Amino acid sequence: MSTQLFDLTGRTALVTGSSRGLGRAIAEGLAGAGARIILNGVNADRLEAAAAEMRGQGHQVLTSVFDVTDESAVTAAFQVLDRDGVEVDILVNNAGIQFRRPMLELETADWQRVIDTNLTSAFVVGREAAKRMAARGYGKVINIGSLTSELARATVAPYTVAKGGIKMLTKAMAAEWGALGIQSNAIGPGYMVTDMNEALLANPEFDSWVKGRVPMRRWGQPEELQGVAIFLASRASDYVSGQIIFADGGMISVL
Ligand code: GCO
Repeated sequence: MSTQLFDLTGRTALVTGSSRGLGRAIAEGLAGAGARIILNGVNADRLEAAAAEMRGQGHQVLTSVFDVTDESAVTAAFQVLDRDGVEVDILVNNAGIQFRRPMLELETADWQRVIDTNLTSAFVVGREAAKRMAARGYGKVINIGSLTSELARATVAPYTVAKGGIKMLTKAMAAEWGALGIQSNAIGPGYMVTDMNEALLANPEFDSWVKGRVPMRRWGQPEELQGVAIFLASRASDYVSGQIIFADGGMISVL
C-alpha cells in the first residue's frame, strides 16, 4: 500500500537541463518510478542521445529543446506541449550554470547571466507550468537549490544569490499556488560529482576540504538525489510545500 504513494505512473515530468548531470539523474529516477519524462536542454543532439539511452532502458521519453533564459522559447515550448496534448504534472527546475570569480573582478554581465539562468528561469518556466497545473488542480514543482541557498562561499556570489533566491521563490510559489493544488518544494544538493564541479574535484585541497566538512566524508553521486525527487514528485508529499530538503551528507547541519 505505502509504495503506491511513490508511484508516478501516469504522470509526466519536465526536467530542465536534463541531458546530463543532476537533471539527467533526476529524470532517470522519476522515470524509474513510472513517470513519462520530457528532457530539456539547448543541444538537440545531446538531448536526443540522452533520450535514446533512456528509451533503451524502457522509459517513456519526450524531448523539448529550449533555452530556459529565452522567455519566448519557453512559451513556445509549452504551446507545443499543449498542441500535442502533453500535460506537465511535475516540473523540475534544474537548469543552471556556475561562474566562479571574486566579486571585485566580476563583470555585471556575468552576474546577470547566472541570475537569469539559475533563478529567473525557474520563475518563467514555473509560471508557464503552473498556469496549466492550476487548470487541472494538480501539480508538483521541484526547484533545485544548493548548500549556497543557505551558506555563502567566496567566489560564487551570483550562484549563491540565485540559489538563495530559489529557496525563497519556492516559498513564494507555495504561498501563491497552494490553493491551486500545486505543491512547490526544493532539493538542496550537497557537493555532488558532476561536470560543473570538475575543477573542484580535481583540486586536492578543495577535495580534502569537502571530505573533511561533510559528516559522510565523501562527495555525493547524482543518483543520490533520486529518492528525494521521487518523494517530492509523488502523492507522498501532498501536504509538503515550501520546503527545501538537503541531500548533502549532513553538510548543512554541522560546523
Ligand atoms: C561551488 C560548487 C557548489 C556546488 C553546490 C553545493 O563552486 O561551491 O559549484 O556551488 O555545486 O551548489 O550545494
